[in-house]
Amino acid sequence: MYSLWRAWSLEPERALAYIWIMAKIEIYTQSWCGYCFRAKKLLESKGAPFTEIDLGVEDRTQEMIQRSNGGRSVPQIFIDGKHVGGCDDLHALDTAGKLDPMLRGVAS
Ligand SMILES: N[C@@H](CCC(=O)N[C@@H](CS)C(=O)NCC(=O)O)C(=O)O
Repeated sequence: MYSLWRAWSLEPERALAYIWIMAKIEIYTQSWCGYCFRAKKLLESKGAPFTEIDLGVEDRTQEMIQRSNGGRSVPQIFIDGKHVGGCDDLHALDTAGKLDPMLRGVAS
């Protein structure tokens, strides 16, 4: 429902992506982080909406470390609550053809 509502205000190709992408994506970032920029760019290139937790704005570092089993670098990315890893991991998933099914919420 949220996706449909957001799609209403977007141009057609972005609107389709909002409907197509069902997964909940969360990304912990810092504004100065190049890896975060690259990870967000990949998600944006797919039209994937994500929730960004900017650790410079909200101090949720301990939450991030706990959820990512000790991962302290940014970004830390979660898709449907599953820890994906950082920017390199996200790109590796994409290269392996595994990211799109995850974004559609149909990954096994
Ligand atoms: N391989 C990681 C590298 C991430 C990385 O090095 N991030 C930097 C900021 S751009 C960082 O958090 N450095 C501090 C640390 O490693 O504790 C990825 O692809 O996400």
